[in-house]
Amino acid sequence: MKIEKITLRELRMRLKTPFETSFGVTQERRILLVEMAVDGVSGWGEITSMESPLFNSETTDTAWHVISDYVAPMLIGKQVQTASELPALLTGFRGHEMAKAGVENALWDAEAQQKGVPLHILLGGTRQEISCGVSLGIRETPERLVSKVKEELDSGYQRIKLKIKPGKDIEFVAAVREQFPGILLSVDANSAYELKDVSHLEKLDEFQLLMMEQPLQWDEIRGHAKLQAQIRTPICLDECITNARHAETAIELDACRIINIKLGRVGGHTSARQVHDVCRKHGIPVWCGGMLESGIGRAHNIAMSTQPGFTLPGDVSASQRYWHEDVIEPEVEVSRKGTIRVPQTPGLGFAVKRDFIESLTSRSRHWTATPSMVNATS
Ligand code: OSB
Ligand code: MG
Repeated sequence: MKIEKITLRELRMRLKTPFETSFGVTQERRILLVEMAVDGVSGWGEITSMESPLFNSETTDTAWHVISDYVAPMLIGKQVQTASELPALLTGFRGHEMAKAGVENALWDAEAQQKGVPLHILLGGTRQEISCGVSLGIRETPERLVSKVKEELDSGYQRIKLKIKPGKDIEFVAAVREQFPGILLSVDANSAYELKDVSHLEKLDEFQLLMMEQPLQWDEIRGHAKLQAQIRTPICLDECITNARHAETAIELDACRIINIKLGRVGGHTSARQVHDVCRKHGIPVWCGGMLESGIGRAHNIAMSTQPGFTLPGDVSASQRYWHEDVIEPEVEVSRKGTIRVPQTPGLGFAVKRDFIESLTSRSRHWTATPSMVNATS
């Protein structure tokens, strides 16, 4: 596969409703899409960084910079056998996993199209259908949260995750659990607590939560091990795990009992598969996390979720929960039993709406292989 052209573009997309987490409120997304032209096919990937460095250290602008000044110039005109070779080519550039993932994943889509197979098959997926949950932002009152939970359960979603932060936690979780005693329920703190809050977090043990996601600092594995030793609720790590070595460390220290895999956070499909394999070896369940993606990122999440270790419902839900109109066709739909049927056509399995993407684009840049590059690599 010869990398003939790379296009990077920024899209402005407005979420239907603002999404509040412990680190802030998001409504206007600035999404970066990567298109890779390879031997006559075009693969697409999404960079899932947030607009500000509040979830991890990356932003839309740092990703734009890293792709523009380092990643694209180094890859243009290169010849590779498979997309899985990309991490080795990019290993000299430290961090910036989300930026690199957008590029690598575009190449995976291109490779799948070229081989004429669905991306999930190329990744080694084994499911025809994936299980879906929803992540609910922080609400004004417990009553409003309870009515939102009811709406999502009525749509069929199999697991409800509540965003929490200090002052918006126990009372909210208690209200939801009281109304819905039997549901799969979890919480996500996005690093809003500290180890000294252990007696407060312990109060959540009485609600039979499936998991408590990333309660402590974004880069703190040892603290989570100390917390896990003192609470019954299984800890799930999100922010802390950016590669398979981190997963090994966290599991060895018993810092978590579950891991959320996000394609961007771990640097793309190759690394995601490695994290998945480490977890599977140790009997740690994984599930697919979300970053308020457009349809392109969502399609990659669906393909990844078909792997056998993804045994818990992910934060992969219907396009229409986020967007008035998505960038792919058909949009992602969720069945009445809370599942997404995995598409069986080559590549991502969804058509990319080029004209619509063009209309949302606020800036773009492209790199084209020159004839001398082609000679140099052939
Ligand atoms: O921590 O899982 C998270 C959204 C933005 C940043 C971080 C997170 C989230 C979500 C939303 O929980 C998941 C989704 O519906 O895409
Ligand atoms: Mg999370």
